Amino acid sequence: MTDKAARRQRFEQVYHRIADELLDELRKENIPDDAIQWYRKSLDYNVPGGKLNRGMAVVDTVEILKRRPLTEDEYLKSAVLGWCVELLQSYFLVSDDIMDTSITRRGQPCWYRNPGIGMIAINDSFMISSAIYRLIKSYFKKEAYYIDLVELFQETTWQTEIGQLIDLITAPEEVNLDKFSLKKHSFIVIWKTAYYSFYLPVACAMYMCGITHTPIPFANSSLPPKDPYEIAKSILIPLGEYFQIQDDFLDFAGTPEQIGKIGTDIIDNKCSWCINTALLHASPDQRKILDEHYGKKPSGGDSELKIKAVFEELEIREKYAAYEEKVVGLLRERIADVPELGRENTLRGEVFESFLSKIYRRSK
Ligand code: DMA
Ligand code: MG
Ligand code: MG
Ligand code: MG
Repeated sequence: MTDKAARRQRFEQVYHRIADELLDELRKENIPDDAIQWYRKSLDYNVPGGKLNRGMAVVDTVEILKRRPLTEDEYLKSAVLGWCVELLQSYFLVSDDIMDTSITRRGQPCWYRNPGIGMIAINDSFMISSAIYRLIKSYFKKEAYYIDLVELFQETTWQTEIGQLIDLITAPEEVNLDKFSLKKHSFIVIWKTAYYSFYLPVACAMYMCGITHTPIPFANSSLPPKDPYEIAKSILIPLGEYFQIQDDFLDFAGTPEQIGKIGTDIIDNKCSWCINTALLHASPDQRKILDEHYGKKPSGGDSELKIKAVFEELEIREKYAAYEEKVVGLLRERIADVPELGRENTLRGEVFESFLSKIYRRSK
């Protein structure tokens, strides 16, 4: 087994433990058995089957911050927090797929599309989210940073929901491409993706390592010292923006086999990076096609094909590749300026480099 597969397997073992614990609690409350079975099925279907990048990032970050292998207890705690991040993600995806009327997710039908599930999936998403706070309470209640974790998850949930709201109201039934802009896009993706996918796992790890909000000096620049959480944010938010631009690009250019889902951004009238980039460069004739055919169902229909043809003519693939190289260069510059205090449990650039190398030129 590769090192990567072994790490994944060890992390997945913690999922089984926490799922069992969540269900045992229900049994103690004499909840009817069919409800317990339902919850088990919902958790198993929606929580463990993804790439697990976000969850495992908590463990990786704790290791990088501690600068040594973790003890058994440290591993368990960081993995539990990792699964809390995955639970949050699962809560968003189950509801996102309903709102986006998506078809597949992680190579299987979206949860709500399974026989007998339907709109009960809404309550299932709430219960996946509630599991986060039950787990944090059961594993961290005695820690000094307990309340920081609770507030971090609450704040991040709020930020993501704001992002989802703006994403949804910018994609109404009636198409008006004049309402889109790259600026609006940037705002949407920072809020709907960057906070929960990038800042959240790192902030979890920082709290677990006892890092406080005391300002620290920069490595190379003469900027005044800054709260390490703010330094982390100043890199992770642009990194998360880049990640969601990859997601938008793959929605258009990735195959379902690659990405495990069928792209719906074009037919859903989404304010995605691809349409915004196309709008910047379209000729009047191309613009006419975009106006007429963007946001028109069905999936794989004539309108969607016409939009994709204009994206190809406008060389969206090449423009994306150029964007990627540029943003990665800028991110590397920022990472080079992260303070290195050289002590255990202090922030360091490797935290961010590790994220960047995992997503650079990703195809899934
Ligand atoms: C991603 O939005 C954000 C959240 C909070 C799920 P999306 O609809 O682009 O995600 P996906 O492409 O995975 O459906
Ligand atoms: Mg979606
Ligand atoms: Mg969405
Ligand atoms: Mg998407």
